[in-house]
Amino acid sequence: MQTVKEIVKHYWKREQIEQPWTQPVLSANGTIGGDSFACSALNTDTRTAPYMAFDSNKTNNFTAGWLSKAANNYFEWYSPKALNISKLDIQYMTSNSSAVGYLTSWTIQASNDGETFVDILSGTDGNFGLTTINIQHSGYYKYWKLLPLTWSDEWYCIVNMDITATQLTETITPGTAENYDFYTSEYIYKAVPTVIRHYWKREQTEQPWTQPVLTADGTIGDDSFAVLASAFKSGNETYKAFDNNTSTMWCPVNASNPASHYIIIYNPNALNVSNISVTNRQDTTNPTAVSAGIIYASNNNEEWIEISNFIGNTTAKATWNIDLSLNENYYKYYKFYISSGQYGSSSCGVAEIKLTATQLAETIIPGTADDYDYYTDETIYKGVNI
Ligand SMILES: [Ca+2]
Ligand SMILES: [Ca+2]
Repeated sequence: MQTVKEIVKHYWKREQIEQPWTQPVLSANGTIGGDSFACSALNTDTRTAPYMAFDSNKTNNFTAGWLSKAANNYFEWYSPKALNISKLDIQYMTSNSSAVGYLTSWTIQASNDGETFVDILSGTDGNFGLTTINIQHSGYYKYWKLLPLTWSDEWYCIVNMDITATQLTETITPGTAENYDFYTSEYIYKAVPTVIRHYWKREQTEQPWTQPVLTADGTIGDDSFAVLASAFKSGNETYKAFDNNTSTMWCPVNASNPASHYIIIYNPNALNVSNISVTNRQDTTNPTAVSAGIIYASNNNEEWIEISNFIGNTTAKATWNIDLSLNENYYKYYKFYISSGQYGSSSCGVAEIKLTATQLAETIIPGTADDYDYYTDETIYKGVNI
């Protein structure tokens, strides 16, 4: 097997596409700067944890603020994929109990390195129950902080926070040699076309043959059984002696001597005819029949050899045989030649002519490079890709 080793380069482009972001449900704070959504806070009440604002459970909460009303108290969350936040839905307690309240002023900040934060929005929105903060085009950031500035009681308490955002996701798309961010290389082993030659032999084999039933004379020398007469009377065409119907017949002439008229019988596969059965015309008013004749054979419709000289049976309606069992050869053309016939007020007629024969038919069998009649070529591709 022949193969050719080739290197193929595949070019790729990185593309950041904006996709909806689904807020994960947290059961722990996680790690800020890690590979999944996480949160943290400074000065948290020890009985609560920051993740309780993201746990989708409204019976617990994140509480902070007591004894820590000073600055640098914050609530932070982080997404490994940068977020463009358009809305925060902050669920505070529904009413004041145990000195917990809501933020009355705040600043939202964002960062992409977790160290340098920029102000996104400041506001004073806040009330018991749901407070919605809308943000106009924040830009994409991984780190976010809610900085509490003032709150309505000793504590502020966030039961839940829902973040509405889109994320930037990198997708890899095919690039071109002129336009790509990176490429990968692949070795392939390409198959080489191989031509396989098949050798064939033509073989002539002897096979049974059944005389076809004709509905027209056909064309002698063509590719199907056919007949051609020296002459025929209108209505008594040649093929009517080969239509497997004794009530129809071939008549060469109208009420005159049929001598020297003939029918050429042709088969595309050469025939070894062993018998010819002849049936005289079947009407009995003026029965006239072939009384003597000659059977010729040929393979080219030009050179004919005589293979039988026969005497007919002129008995009315008789079916009689011309024995050709001594004929050992195969011929494509046979000639039924009338040397003499009965004639008088009606024409000499032949109702049916039936040949008993075997045929030489061509079959194709495999040959070898040393012994063949022709060959065919086949192209195959052999090889493996890795
Ligand atoms: Ca909660
Ligand atoms: Ca007939």
